[in-house]
Amino acid sequence: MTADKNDTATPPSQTDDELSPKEIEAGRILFAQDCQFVFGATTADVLPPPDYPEIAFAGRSNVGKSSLINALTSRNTLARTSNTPGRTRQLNFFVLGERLMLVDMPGHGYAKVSKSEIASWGELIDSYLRGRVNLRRLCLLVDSRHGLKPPDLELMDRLDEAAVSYQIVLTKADKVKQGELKRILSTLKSQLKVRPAAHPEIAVTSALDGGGIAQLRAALTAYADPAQADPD
Ligand SMILES: Nc1nc2c(ncn2[C@@H]2O[C@H](COP(=O)(O)OP(=O)(O)OP(=O)(O)O)[C@@H](O)[C@H]2O)c(=O)[nH]1
Ligand SMILES: [Mg+2]
Repeated sequence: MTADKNDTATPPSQTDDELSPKEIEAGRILFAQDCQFVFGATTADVLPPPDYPEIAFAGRSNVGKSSLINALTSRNTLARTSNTPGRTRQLNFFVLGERLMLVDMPGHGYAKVSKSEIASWGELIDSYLRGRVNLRRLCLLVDSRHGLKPPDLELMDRLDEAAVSYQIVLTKADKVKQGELKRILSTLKSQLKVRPAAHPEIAVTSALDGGGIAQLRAALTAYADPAQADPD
């Protein structure tokens, strides 16, 4: 699923900091660059070299991680999306414009996987989160209809413990009414207050209608390596 060209579709991003048109444009330019799949890691001892600043996308199975990466990069099929929860089983690395690495993480909290799979997921995630020196920000995707669930809270505990900076990105905002969205946002804000590694801003996105995608691109561009200056 991809954002269409109309990135200004409602609902807008609910970040506290207003992004300037210049920042939005910088985000558009970066995310229009070439984006290539680099590597799929099933264990944390064989990760790509930490050559670029890295942004990871985590969240429960089926929350829309792969769809969001596709929407951000305006590609239909870069990250595989599926109706079958638990589709992404490895850490998938994508390099964007030689300036930023995007990581599609395996979904957590999917009931139909075995205990041994849950244990190996936990090991992979823990060693990745603890050891990845270039990891700048983790986007924790949360379904706009559901808010935080116990597996999200568990991941947030891991993130707070490993001191990995993270922000909540609401997905599938096209599925909720404005009133419901406001209620979810205010609950989330109070839940984040007690979380040391959480950013207070919450992005609201829809991979379906493109809402909030341009704003999220701009916010993530702040972590990328600087663009090369024109030679002349
Ligand atoms: N309405 C709506 N549906 C969405 C949106 N984003 C994703 N979906 C749908 O949600 C389902 C799951 O999307 P994925 O992107 O595969 O989810 P995922 O988090 O990568 O799933 P796993 O890899 O299994 O963890 C698909 O059917 C998508 O089409 C959205 O913004 N709006
Ligand atoms: Mg996926």
